[in-house]
Amino acid sequence: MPTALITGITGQDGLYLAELLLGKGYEVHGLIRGQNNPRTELVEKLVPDVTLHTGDLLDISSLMRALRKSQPDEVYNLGAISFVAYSWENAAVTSDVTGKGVLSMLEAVRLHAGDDLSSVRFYQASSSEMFGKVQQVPQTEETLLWPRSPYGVAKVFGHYMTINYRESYGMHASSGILFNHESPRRGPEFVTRKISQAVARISLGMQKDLSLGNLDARRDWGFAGDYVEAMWLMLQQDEADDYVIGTGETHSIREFLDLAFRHIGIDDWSSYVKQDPRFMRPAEVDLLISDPAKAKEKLGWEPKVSFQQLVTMMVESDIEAARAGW
Ligand code: NDP
Ligand code: GDR
Repeated sequence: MPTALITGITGQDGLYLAELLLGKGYEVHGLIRGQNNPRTELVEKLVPDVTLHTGDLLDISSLMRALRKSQPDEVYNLGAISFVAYSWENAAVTSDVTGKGVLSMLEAVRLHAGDDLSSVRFYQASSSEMFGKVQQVPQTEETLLWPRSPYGVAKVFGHYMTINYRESYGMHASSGILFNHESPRRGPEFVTRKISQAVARISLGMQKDLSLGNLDARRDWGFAGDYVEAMWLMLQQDEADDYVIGTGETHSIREFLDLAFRHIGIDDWSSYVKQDPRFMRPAEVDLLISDPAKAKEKLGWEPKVSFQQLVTMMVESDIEAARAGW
């Protein structure tokens, strides 16, 4: 039975990935941060078969201990400070966790594996946010990186460190350049979930309106459940490599609002949505659209859930949650 260690197990992707790997018969271990992490309960409820180890990407000795205890064949490094807007106000800690944390995990794996480096495969959660001021549309694995946020800069560091460990030590280290992926488990600070939660509550008369930033921003949005499958596929290849993962479609926040409000029977949402400068960013990324051709050809990966299905899934789930008082 293969064994996997996941950092960021409490996050959206960590939970879907743990479910996927458990379904494939893996023994799954997760790194959990803090002395009393409030999301432990959620992990124990959704994926009770995962073994948890306390640890932090800021503390390499805790990573070494988690590796020693779990003895993984595969390490998925999903842990990060992942909210782009937060990264401008907390650039140093974002750099430490999202950037230097990758180096700590790579180094911990290298030291742990010793002479048998090929015994552990490594996945790094890179991001389309690295493209920032885009130099080419759609974006491929070869597109020049020009990050536009401290988060993006930190991800570029982690991305190149992963490539560097592959090239320097022959480590089986792959990097998934994932475009935005969402789900009912998405954190409520991200725009899609902020909208789906608000629309659900508006439909039940529990909320009047919703404040957002730039409604013209566009993203290539997919379903997180599809994307964790791509992570796993990358580590099943003979050769480690980098892959762009996305849908190849772009939609604006306005289009997301159109579909979400239409789902509750509202065609004109203008009186429900306010624009608030607090949610504007110091710099925006340009037009993000993926070209996932390499993933399709080499991994046989394609997204299954459409944009419309994704919006519907999120609004319905939040209506159910609001009704149940969660
Ligand atoms: P989430 O924000 O939902 O989860 C982030 C995880 O990182 C949480 O489990 C969090 O744990 C953990 N974490 C934060 N700080 C530390 C730390 N110091 N040490 C260890 N763990 C830490 O992110 P997603 O699940 O959405 O994303 C997973 C990864 O993929 C992230 O690296 C993200 O940057 C990247 N990514 C995500 C995309 C997306 O669209 N979702 C697209 C491209 C890349 P805690 O509960 O303790 O806070
Ligand atoms: P992003 O996701 O920054 O792409 O990062 P987010 O949902 O936060 O923003 C997407 C776009 O929506 C615009 N926007 C708002 N965003 C938020 N959060 N709140 C608002 O009120 C709002 N109004 C408009 C933003 O300006 C932006 O253009 C996500 C994270 O998961 C990263 O970790 C990951 O690397 C990238 O996706 C790919």
